[in-house]
Amino acid sequence: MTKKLIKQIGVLALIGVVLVALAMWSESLSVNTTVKTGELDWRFVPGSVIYLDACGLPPGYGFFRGNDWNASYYPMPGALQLDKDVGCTEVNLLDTDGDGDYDTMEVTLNNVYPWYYTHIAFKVHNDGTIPLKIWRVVINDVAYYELNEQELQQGVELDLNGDGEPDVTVWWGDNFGVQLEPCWSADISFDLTVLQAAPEGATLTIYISFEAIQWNEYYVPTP
Ligand SMILES: [Ca+2]
Ligand SMILES: [Ca+2]
Ligand SMILES: [Ca+2]
Repeated sequence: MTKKLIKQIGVLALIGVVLVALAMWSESLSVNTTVKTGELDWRFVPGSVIYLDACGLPPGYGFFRGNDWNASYYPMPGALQLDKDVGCTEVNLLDTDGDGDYDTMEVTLNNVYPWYYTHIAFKVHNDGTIPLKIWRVVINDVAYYELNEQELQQGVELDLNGDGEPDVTVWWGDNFGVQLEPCWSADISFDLTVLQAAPEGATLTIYISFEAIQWNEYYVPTP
């Protein structure tokens, strides 16, 4: 019996229980066999998150704070730092199911405007007992198996306020399908670019979680 194991970071994996019933002459014998499939468990690594233009730090932190970054090469990746400090980026890790592991990243872009750009990097770690593969990313409840449209290199557009116009694009280094053995970690990073249709001076909040799958069950659904 193949039981597909899929897990959001931090959610306890199920242990499959196979009940085998054996019938014998005039009596029934039930045999309970517990098949331990191992635990699929991973999480964001606390303290591993770094990002551009962090809110709340005093001037002088240079690269990580202060003047805003502008997506000057859009739709190509990359940005230039401006000589003004208007917006800022805030990133928090959340433990939404209370199991002690961070499973969700909350990104807030404060007082931002078109072509505001930020870059966020972090580590994930395989805390479980079986190898896993990074399967998909869930952003504001929508699952993505790919976040790069390589032809145009602009990433995936997100409509955060539901007005039908994209407000932000996400582009990340391609770690989908990467295999993590137990105790291994991987670096992940992504870019966010605010688009023309975003409301002026907006505060945009994005919830991101990554989902892993048992290494031998990895697939990408056909669109
Ligand atoms: Ca800033
Ligand atoms: Ca958790
Ligand atoms: Ca919108």
